Amino acid sequence: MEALILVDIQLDFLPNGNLEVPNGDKIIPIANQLMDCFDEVIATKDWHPANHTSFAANHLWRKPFQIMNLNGYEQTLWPMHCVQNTFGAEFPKSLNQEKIDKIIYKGTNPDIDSYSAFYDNLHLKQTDLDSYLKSKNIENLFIIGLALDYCVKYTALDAIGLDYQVTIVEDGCMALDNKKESMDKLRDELKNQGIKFMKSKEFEFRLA
Ligand code: VGL
Ligand code: ZN
Repeated sequence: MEALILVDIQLDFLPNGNLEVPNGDKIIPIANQLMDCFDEVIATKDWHPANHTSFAANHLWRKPFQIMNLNGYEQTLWPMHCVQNTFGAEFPKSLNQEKIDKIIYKGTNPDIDSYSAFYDNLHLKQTDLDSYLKSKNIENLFIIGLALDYCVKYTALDAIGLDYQVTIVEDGCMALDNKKESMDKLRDELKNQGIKFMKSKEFEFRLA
């Protein structure tokens, strides 16, 4: 069985959001189109408490996008984003939410960030995603969302580690760092780990 995974398509990652991904809104029509091609659609939400350690505002004198050593690992500090139950954490109205079967919340522990939808960044704890997918006999994942170079990337890599077949639908993702060299390097890195890439056009022939 296969599933479509929508990663963090939330207002804070869209234009005018607190952690805006360039052209993030361009993926919404693609998300709506692809949802019609899958029986199982899972969406993730970045869902931080206001005191989350990844927020620059929670560390004296620190600014967003600086890197800080936290508990022995390098944490990029972010502007406050996707705070639980706030506007920025909502899905955009233009996203067709009727097709979403399950929402996975991540980044809820104030002490550790979580880019992947499967584990926190130190792989200490799992979300419900793997057990949910196993309960539905899903082995084949198609991933789109924001941002390609953070939450999509780490979700895809953890999925490979958990033995799923993984395809990223490239035009269904946008990156924070969207320079051509960075994108080429990231695509190569992910392909070398066994992740496949497709374009949304290749789904035109199929409907669930
Ligand atoms: C993300 C940075 C911080 C993402 C989430 O969804 O890619 N990036 N939190
Ligand atoms: Zn976050």
